[in-house]
Amino acid sequence: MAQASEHLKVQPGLPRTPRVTYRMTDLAAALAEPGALAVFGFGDGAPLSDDPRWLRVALESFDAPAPLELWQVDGEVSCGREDAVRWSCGGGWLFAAIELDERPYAGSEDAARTAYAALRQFMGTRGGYKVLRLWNYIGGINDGDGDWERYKQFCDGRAAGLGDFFAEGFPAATAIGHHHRSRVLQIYLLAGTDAGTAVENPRQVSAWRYPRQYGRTSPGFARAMLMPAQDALAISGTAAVVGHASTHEGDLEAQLNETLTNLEALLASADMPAGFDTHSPLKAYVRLPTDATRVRDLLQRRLPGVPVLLMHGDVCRSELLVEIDGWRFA
Ligand code: 3EB
Repeated sequence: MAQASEHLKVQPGLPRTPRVTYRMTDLAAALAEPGALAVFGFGDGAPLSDDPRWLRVALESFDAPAPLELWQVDGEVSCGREDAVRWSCGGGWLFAAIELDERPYAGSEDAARTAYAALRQFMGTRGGYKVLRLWNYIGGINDGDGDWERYKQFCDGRAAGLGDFFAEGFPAATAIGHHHRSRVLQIYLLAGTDAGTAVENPRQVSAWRYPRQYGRTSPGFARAMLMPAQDALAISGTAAVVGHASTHEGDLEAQLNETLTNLEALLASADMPAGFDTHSPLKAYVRLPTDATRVRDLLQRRLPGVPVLLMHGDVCRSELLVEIDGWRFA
């Protein structure tokens, strides 16, 4: 876009951010694309494959048929498995994913601790990669009360498994509840050879400073991550949170508008031009299936032409009805 030059300056010499696109294609074709680092399918209709670059996300999409999501890097990609972790790397980028069946574990705290300790251990064997973006999909995220809510237990376990791994700063992240019959904890990440720049939202208290009422362990994530080459902003799960409080309880449209205001605040905070475009793939996570059509209509009006994948997912605070994450490429 022409106006981008007045804002961020893309840094030459640093690895270009993987291109993220939604594709109406089949898995084999997506994996055969040049520089295919990772491919994602959504819900039970997505295929199964042993390719380490493939992940079938446990969230159903309201888009039928749902597209695949493809990440592409410049350069050759290699991939493999190490214990429970699937990985691929190329072009200065590393994708890693872990899926843990929670049944053998005592609960979401135990499972999150185990999964994050495994990811940390794996990253230690790779040397030097910096985790820039993380996704967490958790079954029954709002089950349980108070500090025993499964999301809050997940936060405790995540922090315990990570230890001081993110002492230099948190990556951008998403944590969303799924409705799959299996209690699978899915975590995947994008890491790079170079550090990004964490971006906070001036309208929101940083998540790691959330007060005690939201749980024993504040969630460790940055609101967004400006990628090393400054050619893209990775946007964390963003909802109708202002300060540290949820707003517009029970009002879907007002929550969506507040969320869009937060997204614009993040773009401004990252010194990016306002607005999203056809190269800005987003996901909208909608709690109630009966709200899906309304969210689709509202987003088509507010974000015309923007590829938005509509997902059935629960925001980690039970009063929040919708959350959006995604990418803004410069
Ligand atoms: C919020 O604003 C919504 O626990 O990793 C968003 C993104 C949220 C990431 C996480 C939680 C997480 O607090 C919740």
